[in-house]
Amino acid sequence: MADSGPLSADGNLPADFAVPSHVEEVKVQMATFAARHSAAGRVVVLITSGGTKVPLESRTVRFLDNFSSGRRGASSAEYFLELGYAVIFLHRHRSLYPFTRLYSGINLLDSLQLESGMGGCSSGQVVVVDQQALPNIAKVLKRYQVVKDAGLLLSVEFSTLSEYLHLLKAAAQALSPIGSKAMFYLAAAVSDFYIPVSDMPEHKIQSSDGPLQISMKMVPKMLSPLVKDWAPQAFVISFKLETDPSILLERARRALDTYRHQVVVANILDTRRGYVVVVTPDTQVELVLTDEEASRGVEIEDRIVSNLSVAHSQFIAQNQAA
Ligand code: 9Z3
Repeated sequence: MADSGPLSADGNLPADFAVPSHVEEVKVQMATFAARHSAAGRVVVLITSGGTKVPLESRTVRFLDNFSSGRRGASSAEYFLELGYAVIFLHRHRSLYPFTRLYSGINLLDSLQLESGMGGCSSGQVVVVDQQALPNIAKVLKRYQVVKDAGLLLSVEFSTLSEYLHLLKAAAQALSPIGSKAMFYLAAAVSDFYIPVSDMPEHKIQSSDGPLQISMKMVPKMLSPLVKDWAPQAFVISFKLETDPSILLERARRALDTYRHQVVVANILDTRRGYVVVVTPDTQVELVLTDEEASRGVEIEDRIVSNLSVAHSQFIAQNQAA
């Protein structure tokens, strides 16, 4: 794919991407979070997760979206937390979320029962959880509460491409002061194309005007200023998604050459739950789940996160020695 339009020399996003009103406030929250956890000896990971929404009209009725469920990001967040990371979870509104993702397909009302409490009158009724309907709920709830009480998970939401781009930039700047202790795990499926505000109709596109033709511009690649300017000492992982296996590794290597970051995790749409390749400038490691492992509920994110956390520790040690 051709490269995108450049960012301006000062790393500002084009005016097409409206600045979300809360971006400065969120930046302060992220910087405070990173500083607090770093001072407590923790490493911090910024995870991006889910797809982006690209509006076709200013008063948006229609938009372009993509397939991403946010599962990769949400499950990875849990494994990073298990390994002692503090996690900033920059995710698409309503995409899968750590811990609750385990129950996303379940109708909440089917897992609750009304039982008579003391006295048996309706005001004494209690709501009881059917633990069969919510597998491992006690264990998951306990883990979630530990994470919550320790303030280890900071949730930040986006919906549109503009919000994503501005919040990622803010996150990079907020994490920059902790240097190599920051990891960026860019698993979100971000649109490569958008319609500039100047080309966008204000009102709903009318079908009576006939077939729709749209022309889209390239979205600026954030990886370049992130690695060079915004968080130059951080450990940065991007994901490369393809549907054609024959070009995957070449594309992953090309991304590493272009952006000069540390790792690309390469995956194919259909096999992404069971197979990825972790590519670095000098290594290439395949991570594969067998059918038997998948049937036991082993998740490939467990392997990805273990692999990357070891590489991150080495990266921190090298940086400290330098
Ligand atoms: C990924 O490749 C993620 O692994 C998935 C995870 C989005 C496939 P799910 O959310 O899926 O669990 O359903 N993310 C990056 C995709 C992407 O857009 N990468 C760009 C590219 O391939 C580079 S930044 O060009």
